[in-house]
Order: sequence, then structure tokens, then C-alpha cells
Amino acid sequence: MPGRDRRRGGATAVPAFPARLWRALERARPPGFGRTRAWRSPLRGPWLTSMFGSVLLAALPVVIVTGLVSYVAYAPWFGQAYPAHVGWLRLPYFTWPTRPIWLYRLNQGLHVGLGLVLIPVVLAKLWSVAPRLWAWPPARSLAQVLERLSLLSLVGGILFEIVTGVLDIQYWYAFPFDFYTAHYFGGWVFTGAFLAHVTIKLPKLVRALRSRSLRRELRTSRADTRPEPPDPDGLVAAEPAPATLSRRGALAVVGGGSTLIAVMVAGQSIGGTARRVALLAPRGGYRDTPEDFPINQTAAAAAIMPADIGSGWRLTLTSGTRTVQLERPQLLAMAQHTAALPIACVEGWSTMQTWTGVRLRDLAALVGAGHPSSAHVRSLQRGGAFNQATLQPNQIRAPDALLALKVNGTDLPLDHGYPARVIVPALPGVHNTKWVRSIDFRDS
Ligand SMILES: Nc1nc2c(c(=O)[nH]1)N[C@H]1C(S)=C(S)[C@@H](COP(=O)(O)O)O[C@H]1N2
Ligand SMILES: [Mo]
Repeated sequence: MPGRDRRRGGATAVPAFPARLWRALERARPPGFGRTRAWRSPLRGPWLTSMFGSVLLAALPVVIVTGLVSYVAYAPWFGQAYPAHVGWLRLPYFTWPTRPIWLYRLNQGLHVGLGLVLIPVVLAKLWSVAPRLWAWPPARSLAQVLERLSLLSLVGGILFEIVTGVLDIQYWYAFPFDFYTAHYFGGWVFTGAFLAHVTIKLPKLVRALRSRSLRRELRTSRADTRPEPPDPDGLVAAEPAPATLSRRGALAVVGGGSTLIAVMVAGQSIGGTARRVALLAPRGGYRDTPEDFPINQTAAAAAIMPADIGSGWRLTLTSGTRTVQLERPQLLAMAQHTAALPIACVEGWSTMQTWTGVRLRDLAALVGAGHPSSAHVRSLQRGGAFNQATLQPNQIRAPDALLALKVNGTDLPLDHGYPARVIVPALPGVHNTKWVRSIDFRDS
């Protein structure tokens, strides 16, 4: 068969290793590797691999870009992104806008939601190229050594991102390193390998997609399913078994898996009744009523003491040498503003609520900061990574940027930050500091 000949020809066309090295590799074969005849599914072939590949080609750039955008949204120039120092991987920074208010909500919903939905497609694509991943000897030439190394970053990279990402949103910190740092650098490793892989494989992908008609595949039953013609890469089984599933069946299994995941996570962004079927989302179990919406960290978990938030509580405002202290009734006596704004967590969940409180810019003016260049907000919470945040000028100036005292018409519940919390349009959830103790405005 011409395909078989081409496969052999392909291997010798590049300068190969000396025969001695080859024999040594052959002797060192680990169990399970190099058993080309053991892979017998008649579905494997360039067309099926390219179907999964084209889905990933279209969707993974969205996951990558939203991940990087989220890093910038944290305002890394204030030293409050993770990791804080990224060396020459520094992105072009830009001021994170406050409009549209759903910007961060959309960004994180896409990053986390799409990332989860693509897991079945990634697994299916890995399954479709499995004979290549278990090939032995692992490489026959220097060019193939390089290819194998790039595949290691590609496959290892995406599996690492999936595992760390999923464990993080499930609050299962099973790993001994910082999640954000690992996920950030892992993301770059994967992105580099992804770009190289797409550049090398794109012509093959286009050719393979053209080799069969999707519409015809969707009409082909299991009984009529035949292997693709032998290919130079050896994806097609040398001794294919009879089909136990049609290609349309395989696409349906993968598509069905992705749809199921979509149903089980979309609710954490949409809210309402949909949140109740968001079984994969750790913040799924809320009724989404004015009194019962998602909480990131409870007051008990944050060790907020009743004495700290009683009648002795004061908000301390500073700017330069000026200091103003306000009790809660004094804050309530100031001009109140109401706005419907989302809390959108980096973990993908979000919730829309109606907040009432004092505008941050009014608080700045009170302490003489007419044009603040930043606001440093501190919480009563003593430890933890989320007990302070720095806001950009536009996040102080925005008319809907509030120090909220109420939500949905009643006093803030303790778990949502009583006596006062920050709520700013389009701000990453983590910077909406709860149980606020002080705000320091820097004037420019
Ligand atoms: N002091 C303090 N503020 C905090 C947090 C915290 O743990 N401590 N969590 C932050 C995070 S990560 C999010 S997503 C939001 C969640 O607000 P909620 O618990 O009212 O829903 O609060 C932010 N503010
Ligand atoms: Mo969060």
C-alpha cells in the first residue's frame, strides 16, 4: 500500500540516529510503549483528530487571552497580581475599565466555563493520537527529539492547566505550590507549545478536514464505518478492529460530555434557578434571593470579631497628613447612591445584587483628595491574601463605585462585609474588600 511505504520513507527522510543508538533505545523500551499493533480502533485517523483539533484551535485562544486579561485586570502595577514578578513575561498593561460593568464577569465566565467545557475535547484528541504518544523509539532523529519535547510541553502543559484550574475552583489545594504562579507560568509554557504546534500542523489539519465530508460522516452508521486510509503519521491503525461506534457516535459522546459540563457550570454565572443545577460549581448551592447569594469567605472563616464591628467601629480615611474618622450613622447620613453591580470572582462564579452606600469619590473629597491616583483599602480581617486592595483612579471616580452599607435594601449581612464593603463596577471580585477598616487616598 502506498501509505505504508510513505510512512517508512518519512522516517528515513531526515538524518537518523546511528544504528547503535537505535538498538540501545529498542532494548530500553518501557512496558506499554511501541506496541503499534495494540491500537486498533478503526476511528483513529487524521480526519477525526483534525475535527477535535479544529474545535480546540477555535476555542483555546479565547481561554488563553481571557486568562492573560484577567492577570492585567488585577492591576499588577500595584503589586497585586499573582505572581507579582513575571520578568520578561510582562504583558502590556492597561487601565482596567469600569464599563461595561459585566466585563470581568464575562471574562472569567469564559475563561473558567470554556476551559471546563473543552476538557472532553482535549481528552478525545489525546485519545485519537495515543499511538503516537506511546511510540518507541521516542524519536529517530534530532528533528523528532525537538518535536517530542514540544509535544511534552503541549500535552503536559494543557493537562497541568486543567488539573490546577479544576482543583483551584474546587478549593482543593492538593499541590505544594501557589496556584496562581503555577497556572500563570504553566499557561505560558502551553501557549508557546500551542503556537508552535498550530504553525506546524495547520496545513495537515486543513488537508485532513477536506479529506472527508462531515455531513456524510453524520449520516454513516456504525455498520458502515470504515477506517481512514493509512496515513504517513501512523494515526490509522495498522490492523483495525471492527467498529464498535460510528464517527458520528464518537462526536456525539464528546459533544454530549461538553454540553453536560456546560449545563453544570453555566448556572454559576447566570444565577437564579440555573445556579441550582450548577453541580460542578462550588458556589452553586445558593437560592439567589436578596438574602441568600454566594459568599466567598464567611465572617467566621475570616475571624471577624463581634467587638470589631459593633458600635465602636470607625471608618478611617486618610490622604497625606489628613485623617477623618466616621461612624456608621455618619456614613448613612451622607449622600447615598444605589447601583446594581455584579460580584465576579476569578473562579468563574458571579452574582448581580443591588448595593447602596457612599460614593468612593465623595469619601476622597471628604479627606481632601480631589484627584486621587490610588486608594488603598484595608479590611478588619487580620490575615489572608484578600484583606486589602488598591484601586485605580477610574475605579475611585466611577459614579457607581461605592463603599456599600446596604445590599438589596437592607444592612449588609455580616458574611457580605458588614459594616461596610467596597463594590466597584467591573472590578475583579477579590478587590471588593469586605469588613473595611480604612481607605488611604493618594493624591496626584
Ligand atoms: N476582607 C475580605 N474581603 C474579600 C474577601 C475576603 O476573603 N476577605 N474575598 C474576596 C473575594 S475573592 C470575592 S470573590 C468577594 C466575594 O464577595 P461575597 O463573599 O460578598 O460574595 O469578596 C472579596 N472580598
Ligand atoms: Mo474571588
